[in-house]
Amino acid sequence: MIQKVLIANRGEIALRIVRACRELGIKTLAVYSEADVQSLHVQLADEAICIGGPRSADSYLKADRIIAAAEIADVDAIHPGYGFLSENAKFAQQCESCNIKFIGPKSKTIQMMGDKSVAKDTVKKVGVPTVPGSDGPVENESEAVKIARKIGYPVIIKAVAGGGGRGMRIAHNDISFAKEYHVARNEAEKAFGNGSVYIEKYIEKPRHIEFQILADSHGKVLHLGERDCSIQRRHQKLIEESPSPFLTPDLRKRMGKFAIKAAEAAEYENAGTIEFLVDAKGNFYFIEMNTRIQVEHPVTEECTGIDLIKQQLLVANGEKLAFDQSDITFEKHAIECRINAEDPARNFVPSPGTIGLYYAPGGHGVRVDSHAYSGYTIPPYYDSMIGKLICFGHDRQTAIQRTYRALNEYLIRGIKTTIPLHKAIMSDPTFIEGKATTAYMEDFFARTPTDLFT
Ligand code: MV4
Repeated sequence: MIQKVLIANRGEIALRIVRACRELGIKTLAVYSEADVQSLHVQLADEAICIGGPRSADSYLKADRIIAAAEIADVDAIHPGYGFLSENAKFAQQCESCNIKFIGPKSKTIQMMGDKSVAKDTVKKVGVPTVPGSDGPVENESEAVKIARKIGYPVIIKAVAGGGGRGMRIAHNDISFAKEYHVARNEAEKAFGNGSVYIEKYIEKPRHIEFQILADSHGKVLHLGERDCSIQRRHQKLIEESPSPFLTPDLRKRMGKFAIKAAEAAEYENAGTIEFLVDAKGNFYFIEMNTRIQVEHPVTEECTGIDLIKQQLLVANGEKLAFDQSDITFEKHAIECRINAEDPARNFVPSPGTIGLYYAPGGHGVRVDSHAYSGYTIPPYYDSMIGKLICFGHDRQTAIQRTYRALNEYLIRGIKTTIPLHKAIMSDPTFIEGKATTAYMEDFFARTPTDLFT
């Protein structure tokens, strides 16, 4: 069995991993930056090693220092969490070379799925529906315009090295296409060092629905249902829920089968996510695969009762999944609100600083995953998410009412947070009716006076 795990992350996910390891009797090593000395995961892990300066580039992204810490402390495995090095194929490869288990899929899989065009092609070959578009990357303008015309406007131009909404441009006609094609290539070259782009039909106001996958190293691939992640602002998710209020049992069944097919085509191992866009008519299209544990994984945990981080550790240890698809049942409705240290009334400007009073809600059907506490200082160097509120119950209405109740109990003094915004959304008729698409947040801000979430 894995005896000791290095946690190559910080914040709430580092704490989440410490907790799962402790319950499995696995020792933990925290690595941390100079800005995270007073962080909870550093205090709660069995051991801790400082790996560098406050900026991510000087610590949490320094693969060599993390591997060195792993060697010094003699760990068996590294859990990368999300963000940072979690989808870095080179880092996973380094771990493999050093005989340290990378808790995630094989480096080859990360590399393949990291190229969004290769990922699409891989799943398309086994019959998974994909968005109509170019066959792979398109390297010259005249060819690109022809393809765009053939697809029919509007089209979207995506970086093969992109993902999560980075490096995308929309074009409505030949003239704007010629411009956006070059903008997209230049941006992609700058951001990813890879200017390759591919073209797709632009789906208007889709829902973003992703399926949680769990796969062992013996070829068993299961899905744990979907999460509706349509409520986003500038490609940052704000609220996730499961089940999706939009999916019918039939649609869910078909999408779940294709999600498993997609993961099998990638010879997937460990926890992963298959992302789909779903249009108003219920047509669905694979867009990307995420090869990491995601921020919103607790939604699935509360619906299914399965501890995903523990499963990741067991699978990484070479164990067979102890259950089958038919054993997975969906008993609850769960909603997650991301609590960010940002001011929603001032264009979400970050609000780092020292928390005065911190009081987290509790009670029946309430879970809080957070590393925050009274007196904790949020450093300005990292992502502004300081916690997740997950509320669950037997139906959607219960989950919404419980979320509203818990948000009212949640006290975080001294900084601005997204709590007031979440309260406004939980009482918004469009959300309550389950009608939110990816266009929801923009519409919400256009019709909601700022003082309703201050
Ligand atoms: C799209 C799309 C419309 N048509 N692809 C954004 C995140 C990335 N994973 C894919 N994204 C989109 N791809 C086609 N062919 C619209 C989006 C999109 C979006 C997707 C999910 C959630 C929020 C979004 C907000 C704007 C655009």
